[in-house]
Order: sequence, then C-alpha cells, then structure tokens
Amino acid sequence: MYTSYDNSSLVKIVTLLKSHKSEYLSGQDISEPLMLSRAAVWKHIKKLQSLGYKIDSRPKLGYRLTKTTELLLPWEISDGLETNLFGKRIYYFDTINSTQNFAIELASRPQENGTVVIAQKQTQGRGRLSRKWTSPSGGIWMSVILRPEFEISSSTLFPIISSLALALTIEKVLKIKPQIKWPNDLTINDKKVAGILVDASVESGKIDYLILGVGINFKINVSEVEKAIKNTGNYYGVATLANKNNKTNPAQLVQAFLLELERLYNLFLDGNSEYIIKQWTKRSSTIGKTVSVTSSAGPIHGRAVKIDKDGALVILDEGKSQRVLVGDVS
Ligand code: BT5
Repeated sequence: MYTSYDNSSLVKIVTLLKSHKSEYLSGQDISEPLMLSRAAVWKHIKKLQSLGYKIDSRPKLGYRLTKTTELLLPWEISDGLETNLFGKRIYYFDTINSTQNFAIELASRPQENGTVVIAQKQTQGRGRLSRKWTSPSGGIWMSVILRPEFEISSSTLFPIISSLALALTIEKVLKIKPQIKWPNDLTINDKKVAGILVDASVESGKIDYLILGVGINFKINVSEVEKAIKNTGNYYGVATLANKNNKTNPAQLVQAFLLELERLYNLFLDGNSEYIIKQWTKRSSTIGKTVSVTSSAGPIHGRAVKIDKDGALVILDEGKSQRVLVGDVS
C-alpha cells in the first residue's frame, strides 16, 4: 500500500527527475540536495522503475525520466490536484478485495473526510444490490469517503451528482460524450463504461458517512470482461474509455473527477439541485424513452418522464405516475 503522506524520499526523487526531464542527473545531483546516500538513491530508482516509471540510467551520465507511470499512485494524483477537500488523503493498493470495504473500515476514523482509496485491481469488487463488479488492471477503481452535513433524505441525489460529475469529467478530459443510464451507469454506444455505488452509514437519524464507489473501465480488455460477466444481473455489454494508443494518463482523469465532484457537491450544498438535475437530464439516455424497470415493488413499464428532486425516476404508465428510487432500467 502507498499513501499520500509516506515515501517522502521516493516522491522527492520523482519530483526532481520530473523537473529535469531534458537532462541526466547524476547520483550525486540527486543524493546531495535530498541528503540521501548514493546507495539509497539507487534503491529508490530501482523501486520507481518497478512502479512503472521509465528511467533511463546511463553509466557516466546518471538518470533521466523518460515516461511517468500509469499507476494511480497517491503522489501522482496529489501533484496538481486543485480540490480543497477531496483526495487530500489517498491510499493506493496494487490488489485489494474492494476499495469500498477498505474505505468503510477507514471511515470509523472521523478525520477521514474526502479520503480516496484506489486500487489497480480488485478481487471482490462490489456492484449495487449485492452484485459483483469485475475489476482487472487497467481500470480506475476508487472509493471516496464523505461526511456530508445534509439530511438523509437528500442523500438519494448523491449518486446522481456523482454520475454527472463523471460524465462532465470524461467530456472535458477525453472529449468523449458518454450517456447516463438511470440511476447512475455511464455508457458509450449503449454499453456500460462506468458504474457507481453509494454505501451509507446512518446513526441516530443522521448521516455519519457516505462512501462513493466509482468503477471506470479506463483501459481494459473489453472481451475478457464481457466473457466473465455475460450471465450476470444488469449486464448489457461493456465499453472502455481508452485503447492501447491513448496517451491520457489516468491520474489526470482522477484529478479532474475529484475537482468536478467537489464543485457539484458544493453546488448541491448551496441548494442548486435543479441545475444538477437539468445537466444530468441533458445527458440521460433514459428520460423520454419507454422503459421497463425492475424495482423492489415488481416490474414497471412505461415512459420515463423525469427524475425528481431526490433522484427518483418518474414513470408514466397508462396515465398513472410512479416513482422508483432503486432499480434497473432496460
Ligand atoms: C455498479 O453496480 O455499477 C456499481 C459498480 C461500482 C464499482 C466500484 S469499483 C470501486 C468501488 N469498490 C467496489 O467494490 N465497488 C466500487 P450495478 O449497477 O449493480 O452493476 C453491476 C453489474 O454490472 C454486474 O452484475 C455486471 O453485469 C456488470 N459489470 C460488472 N463489472 C463490470 C465492468 N467492469 N464493466 C461493465 N459492466 C460490469
């Protein structure tokens, strides 16, 4: 595991190499200002190479960073992160059962607010309604701990805020326009590219914390994932955001997402949920369509007309209006 507040020598070396990308730095150039031994520098360089940094090492010249890593290491996300709260603390794992589960454990500590847990791979990724989320490397699997000051009744709009934040981020960073399928799936060509899950802890009628889980198929092998999940609940095909040739660093997408999420979250706290619902509706592939919804009260068939202030989907069925808060749309 790596966190945003350890590995300081390692991070200092990365920063130094990044600011001298056009030249080689000798072992001494690095060891002296950072007050490290030459042996320690060598050890850290080896470590950085194993973390995916491409560092050219030449006998008489020294070291030069030729390519940064694609791993979502905490310092790569922190570097240039413009948020006030979200992502100020980051925990990174190569492999974990579920970032959501680890975030729930962390949330027992009140200082964990805005904390991000991120993993390269999950072995037991969770979806909604006890379903599974397939999480091979190449994706962005993350959870964010939040301690909102709003009423429980407002928390149902939170997944809507999050899916809009993700859609806006993808539009901005990757110039791709995903659609949002109610309640909060992101799709490309009607195939699922990202999913959102919110776990809530409520104590004496107040929200103690919310854990937002976001799964993004950033650069994954679509056919492998499709093969693994073909017969599962709510399956309708898999999409990926990037291909092998795409140069966008996933850390850039995570940074932009945290910033957009924080912006929308603050807008919501300031009472601007109408703006959020309008922007969400603009990108929705559900509103205006004839849909079938499986809800806890059984199947509902009709025209999806809008989402309510609390994120409930309003369906018009033979003149009768019905509201659904939890379910799947097809
Ligand atoms: C979701 O559930 O879409 C919420 C997914 C949240 C995953 C994140 S990853 C970080 C955090 N840690 C976790 O453990 N979870 C969160 P739902 O709407 O129930 O969709 C689940 C269904 O999507 C499955 O039954 C499959 O059919 C399908 N599915 C599973 N993995 C997929 C993938 N990688 N891409 C597209 N579809 C997938």
